[in-house]
Amino acid sequence: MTLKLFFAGLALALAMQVPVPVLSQERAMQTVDRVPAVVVGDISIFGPFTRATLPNAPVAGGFLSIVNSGDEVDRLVSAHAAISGETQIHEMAVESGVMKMRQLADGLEIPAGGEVVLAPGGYHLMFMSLLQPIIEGERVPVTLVFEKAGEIRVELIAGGAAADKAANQMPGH
Ligand SMILES: [Cu+2]
Repeated sequence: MTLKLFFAGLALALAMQVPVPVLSQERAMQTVDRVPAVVVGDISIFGPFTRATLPNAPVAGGFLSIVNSGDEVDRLVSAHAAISGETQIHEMAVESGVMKMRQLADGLEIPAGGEVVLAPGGYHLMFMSLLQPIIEGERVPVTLVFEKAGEIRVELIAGGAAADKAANQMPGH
């Protein structure tokens, strides 16, 4: 489908009040938590969080949303954190009908004017060989390394073991 047709279809769907599940989800993400945690140059980081782990958990995930307000594509090339011997950038992908995660060795492209969401079930940071457990409520410093924006330090807020968003986005907090 061409972009033009897509937008024509979207306009029609909106005019007819037809639900557009994928787009409505994207729109929801763009209206929630629009106060960035960190802004460096054209890159803004929204809603950084992680999940509490059990005492001997080997790994943990890191989640956040990256907005590139610039005219040029950027790339999240790597990340590092003191809590982890190695921090990788992962994606979830279906292989032979099974959902698996795998490392993105080339990192993650952040399109010009675009947003890339790292969230449970999708792209995520992966703290391999955790050096200490993550405790709910603490802040976990992480350095993100971008091709153009350079290093961006961000603190992930540790939610509960099943948190699916940053605690400061939750009602009542
Ligand atoms: Cu992973």
